[in-house]
Amino acid sequence: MTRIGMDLNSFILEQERLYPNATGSLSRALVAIESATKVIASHVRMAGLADILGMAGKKNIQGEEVKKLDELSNNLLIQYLSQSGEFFALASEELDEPIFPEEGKDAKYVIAFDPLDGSSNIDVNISIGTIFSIHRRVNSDVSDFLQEGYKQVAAGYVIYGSSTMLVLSTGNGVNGFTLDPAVGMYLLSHPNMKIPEKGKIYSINESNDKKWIDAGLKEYIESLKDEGYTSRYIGSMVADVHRTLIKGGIFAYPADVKNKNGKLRLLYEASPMAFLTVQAGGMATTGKEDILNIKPTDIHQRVPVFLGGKYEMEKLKSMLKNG
Ligand code: AHM
Ligand code: MG
Repeated sequence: MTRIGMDLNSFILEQERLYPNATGSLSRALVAIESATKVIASHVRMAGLADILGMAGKKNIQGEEVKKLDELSNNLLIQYLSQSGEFFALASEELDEPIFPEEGKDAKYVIAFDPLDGSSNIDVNISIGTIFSIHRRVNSDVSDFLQEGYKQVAAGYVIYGSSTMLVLSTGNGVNGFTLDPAVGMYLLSHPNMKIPEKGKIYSINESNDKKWIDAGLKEYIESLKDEGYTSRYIGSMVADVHRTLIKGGIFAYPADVKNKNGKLRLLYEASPMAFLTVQAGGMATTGKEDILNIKPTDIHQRVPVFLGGKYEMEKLKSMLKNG
């Protein structure tokens, strides 16, 4: 029986028992993610001490500067996920092209991840996170990453915040586990997470409002303010979405004249977060279509993101003009 305080490994095994035909492959895949993120968490905790802050002097495919902790996290995930033998292919925000690990020749899954999202916040000691999205291997090539978000087998994130938390869905609701640093285990702290139907917070980079493309968006935000909503924006998607899942409201990164398709990446940012939001009873859209229904065309493609509780999302849909 699922109970507060149970550790993530026991939880994963318990979930596996619900599926009589399960081979344990997904369980082992999740355990590999769990292990990698524990090691990342320990490095994040040491960030200021271990002198690993600062630029590595490289740019990734998005043209952004890669910081050392991003590289380290990326390498750790590649190592743990490859060695698990449970992944046929790995795609990362930090890799131009996917990797097909030798150990995963017979594996059933592919995984896309953002090893350390919100990394511009590392230097100022603000929460950052790892995001991941797992799909079934179907064609045994790159096109396995180009499946719709609703086909995700599992999605989740780890937030390296005041505490480290892993939030996970395998399509059966959303559960949150807090890392107990004393014993090095993720313990169930937030069972069956549900996003409130109506919240009090909107989360958007409002400094871009003059550049927003949809003419209805500014009006929408103004009307939330009239309703008494307050604003919270960390600039770290994992932290902003985590708060939205727990406290409700809306998180958005819309299209603007500079970022015509928004800023966030579909495969390893928008889609897994949309999956979790929908599993928690909320909604997620680009403003034009449900994020989970998009058939990706490119591993690194961007999409506008709006996700949140029912009230805020229904209101948004009625006010956007898609201009
Ligand atoms: P990153 O993947 O380079 O860290 O960028 C993604 C981050 C998200 O975590 C966050 O939601 C967004 O960028 C913030 O962007 P902005 O600073 O334009 O508001
Ligand atoms: Mg990112």
